[in-house]
Amino acid sequence: MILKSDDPNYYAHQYNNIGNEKKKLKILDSTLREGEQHPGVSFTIKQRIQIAWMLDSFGVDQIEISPVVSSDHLEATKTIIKQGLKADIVAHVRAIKSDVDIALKTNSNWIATYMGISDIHLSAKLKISREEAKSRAIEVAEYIKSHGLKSRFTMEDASRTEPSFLLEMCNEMNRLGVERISIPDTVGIMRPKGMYNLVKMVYDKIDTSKSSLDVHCHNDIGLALANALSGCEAGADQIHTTIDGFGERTGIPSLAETSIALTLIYGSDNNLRLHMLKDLSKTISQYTSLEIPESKPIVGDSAYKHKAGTHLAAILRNPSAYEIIEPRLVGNRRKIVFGELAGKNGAAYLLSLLGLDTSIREAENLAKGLKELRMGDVLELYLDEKLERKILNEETFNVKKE
Ligand code: HCA
Ligand code: CU
Repeated sequence: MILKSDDPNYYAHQYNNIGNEKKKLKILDSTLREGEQHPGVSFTIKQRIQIAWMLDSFGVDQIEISPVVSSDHLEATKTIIKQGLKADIVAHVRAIKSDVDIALKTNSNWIATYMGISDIHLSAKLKISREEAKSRAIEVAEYIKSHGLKSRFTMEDASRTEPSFLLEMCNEMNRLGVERISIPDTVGIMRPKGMYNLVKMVYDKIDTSKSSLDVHCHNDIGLALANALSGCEAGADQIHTTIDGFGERTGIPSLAETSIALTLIYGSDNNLRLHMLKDLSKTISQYTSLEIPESKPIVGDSAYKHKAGTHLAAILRNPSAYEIIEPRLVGNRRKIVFGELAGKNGAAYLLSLLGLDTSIREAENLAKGLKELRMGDVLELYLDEKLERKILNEETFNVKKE
């Protein structure tokens, strides 16, 4: 990314140190696996195939799906794999031979297995000892390798696992040449610095020419994306996302936020079709009947809505005053809100749109009238390209001095 000093974001980019990260940070989208673990989310086979196509044309690196959940999921996985998409299709199963056998039926090139390795997961869920966990993991990893497939091993609940055992497990997987190791914060308890320390500890101890690291961070305190990015700064090179962040409980980082963070503030060259973001979100909302909060970053209806008079005054001259990325680049649209907060600049603009006199007195009268109506937001307008040109190039907007 070339930084120009007249770019409104220039100094922010300097603080963010953009352009100095050399490596591409990849995206694995798990809408079809983690996403379906969100209450109220369940797709039909056709919808899963459609979502996979959309994610592939958007440009994610890997698409994760679980073939073991039901016969429908198995069929969807097989069909998606037959499409020959660019993205790797990763079949996600428990680290158990019988689950791997189901994954093998899908003809997938990638199999991800997961196992809860913290003491609480070993005792409360799997009811096995650390030794048994280790030998099961090795057996499963060798089994996948014997079929000539690529694999990932997920150290579920890594953030609450005793470090020496976590490292022992990572080293075993690394020794066996497991291509990717996932370090999840399964319960969303980490802060960014903690996630950095966790990932760095693993990254420094394994042979990174053999295994790369994934980060999978849950959003229980709202820190999922911050933690995932911090994990990447410590050496991971792939973030797990879902469309709109759906997942178990409060989910994981959203695809839209992650894509924009990587592209805009990490300078990672992912070649993503960012303009699809709003449509991806709409599609999920249609398929699930779950509403997307209008305040949702990037894809929400209010993400590019401007209301306060001081904001309108600036936006109508140059939207960069309050926008870090053009809405149309992510498939969203800019809106302006006229109401009691509009101020005389907003009022003058509204007058000019209606072909009325934009003298300062008229503008002030209208602003006052909008305030006195006490109806909050009275009118919302899209600032589409035609209107933007009007704003940016014509002088009509300038409140004329009398
Ligand atoms: C799960 C666990 C998981 C796995 C993550 C991964 C987690 O719900 O099955 O495979 O990378 O959060 O630990 O989603
Ligand atoms: Cu998860």
